Amino acid sequence: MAVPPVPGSGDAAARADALRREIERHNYAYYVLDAPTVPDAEYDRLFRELQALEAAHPELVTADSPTRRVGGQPLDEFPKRRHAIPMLSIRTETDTTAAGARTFDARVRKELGLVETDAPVEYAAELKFDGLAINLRYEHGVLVSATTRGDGETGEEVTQNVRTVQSVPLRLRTDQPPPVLEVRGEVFMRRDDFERYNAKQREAGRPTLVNPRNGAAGSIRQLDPRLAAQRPLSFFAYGLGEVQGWTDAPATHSATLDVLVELGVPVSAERRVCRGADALVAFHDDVAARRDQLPFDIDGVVYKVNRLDQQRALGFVTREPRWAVAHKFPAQEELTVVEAIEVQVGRTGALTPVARLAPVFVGGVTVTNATLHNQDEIDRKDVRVGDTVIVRRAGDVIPEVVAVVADRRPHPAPPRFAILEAYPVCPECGSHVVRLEGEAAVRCTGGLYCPAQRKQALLHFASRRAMDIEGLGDKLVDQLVDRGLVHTPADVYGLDLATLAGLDRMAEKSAANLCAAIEASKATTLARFIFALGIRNVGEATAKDLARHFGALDRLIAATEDDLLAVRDVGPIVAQSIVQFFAEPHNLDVVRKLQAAGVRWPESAGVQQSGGRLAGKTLVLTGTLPTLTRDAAKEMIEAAGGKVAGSVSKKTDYVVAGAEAGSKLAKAQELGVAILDEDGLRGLLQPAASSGQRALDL
Ligand code: 5U1
Repeated sequence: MAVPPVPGSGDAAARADALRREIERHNYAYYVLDAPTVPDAEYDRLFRELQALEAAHPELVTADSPTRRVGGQPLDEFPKRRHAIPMLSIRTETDTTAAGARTFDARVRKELGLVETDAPVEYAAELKFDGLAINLRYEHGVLVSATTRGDGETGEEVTQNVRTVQSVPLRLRTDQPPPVLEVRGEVFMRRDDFERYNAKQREAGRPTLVNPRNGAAGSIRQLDPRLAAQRPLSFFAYGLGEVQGWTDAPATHSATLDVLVELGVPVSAERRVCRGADALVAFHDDVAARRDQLPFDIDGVVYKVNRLDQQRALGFVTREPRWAVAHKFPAQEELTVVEAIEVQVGRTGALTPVARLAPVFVGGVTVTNATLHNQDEIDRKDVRVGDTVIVRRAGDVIPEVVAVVADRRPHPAPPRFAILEAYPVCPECGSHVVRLEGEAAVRCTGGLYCPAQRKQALLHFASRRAMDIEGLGDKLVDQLVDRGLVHTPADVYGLDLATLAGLDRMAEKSAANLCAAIEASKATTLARFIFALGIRNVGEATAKDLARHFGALDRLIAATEDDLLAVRDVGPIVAQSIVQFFAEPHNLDVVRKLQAAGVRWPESAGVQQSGGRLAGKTLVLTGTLPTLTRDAAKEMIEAAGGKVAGSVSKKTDYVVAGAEAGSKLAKAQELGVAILDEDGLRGLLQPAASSGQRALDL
């Protein structure tokens, strides 16, 4: 949307003020209430209007203008700043079970001198964010400094960087701000922001962040605020530092946080007032169960005595308050050593590299393996045998190696790991492995022969659009493979009634039906057979093109990549896949055994590119044909070089209409497109037929 013209300076001051207020109102709704009031585009328009105004009237710029978040020069170092009130740390309860919460409650009760008959203690329960603690100092409502915790007494002043955190208000939302109000909380990076940032970095070939925590800490400690501004950070408040002149300050911690929200400071909504230990345990368990669905990382929860008079009574031990505790969750990241790198062959033939790890307790379980995804990921992270690595296990997600700890690499450095060098043949079946151009995965070419791919290959082989063996579903395939009855699809044709009837959940009648389906599947088409082989990158349409082009299986087997490139829609990747498939002796062996078992199809001389009675013609099928299913009709048309489209247009050559044809037939009549019935279609396909097409008598 266009930015409105810049007004003269009298109007400009009023307009700039109005814009700032409106933008702050939207920021408040977005960052504090989590309830956006305007679409992003409208927000951007307001923002650009304010930028234009301030550019035309620099005298109108205020320090707390939302346009002034990024500014200032890179620093040589951060100035040190002493905290007016020390930033304490928090005692950590490492017993991650319910006992952790109960121990804390028992200690608080004892120190408050409460006896069993006294009422439960009231607590404020919150999240323990995995970020960087910050003290925000507001003087008369304006943000004047932001300081890290440092050693608790003195921190580093990182104001320029913290100003770039959009959710940190530059001015408090009140007409009567206290002279001094320090807000304490955590700067962190949301997981989606982390992923987005890393994806952009990867695209640009720049280094990525190891995890959101490092991302947050690294950004805040970045000396150039323009670089810090590029890293998307967030902020949640959880307490106060120095306060001066706040006359009607609340009497509890939870009410204090409520007031912060009113002042425009973001506070996580994931907080609860809990009475007694049971309520703390319930909060801990509830958050733990939802931990992975939260948009940011946490490493536990925090319990605080809610009444401020009780907090004062409890006081501190060294640098930790007695009235608060962090109740940890099991760590999701730990360090361990890569003892070996091996591969697992998946159901699609992909060789997935797996790091074998020195056992480490992470995410609540002992982990000994972690996925390395593929060769590109190994290269990107440069993972080598002997490396110390950060392993992450979050929820039920497969553990993964997040990063290598570079300075712990052994000397001399171990060699880089290359899957193709370590595994020139498939560890499951001994077939060759390849990495096709443009693919991330290294794959086994064993296909039908490879045990790791067997079940997948069998299910595909039997599927409706391939050999169409009704009843051969995944439960049966599991049994047949697990019992060693079927190794390759060719073995399916050796199964007898007695064997099938002996399988679990297989009644005599179902076994007989399956036997009949297996027998019936032997009479097939070349296109279905090619598709059934499960050659990588050869889908149903390509299988049809190949069948039409070569007409005979042996011509396809003998085809070179150049021969294959002459087939419609076959490119270098498909051609390479086909050549590699038939170059593998195991695959040819299975093909020959299938033929020997009686699998057969009509062969022809093949129809080269321009051939086919329907080459270049587009047909549309509608209604129910008397004998042909829609699939069969489509197959016949495509075998003759024609294309089947889903809707009728001027470009349609024929509409083949059956019973209860609907709007497509009407459209064909309207456009004057030729209309055929089933016999007409058959006539069109048969060279010898004299009358050829027969128009429907309408
Ligand atoms: N939510 C929350 N996190 N956190 C961390 N509250 C909280 N309080 C802390 C810390 C270090 O310290 C105070 C108890 C002093």
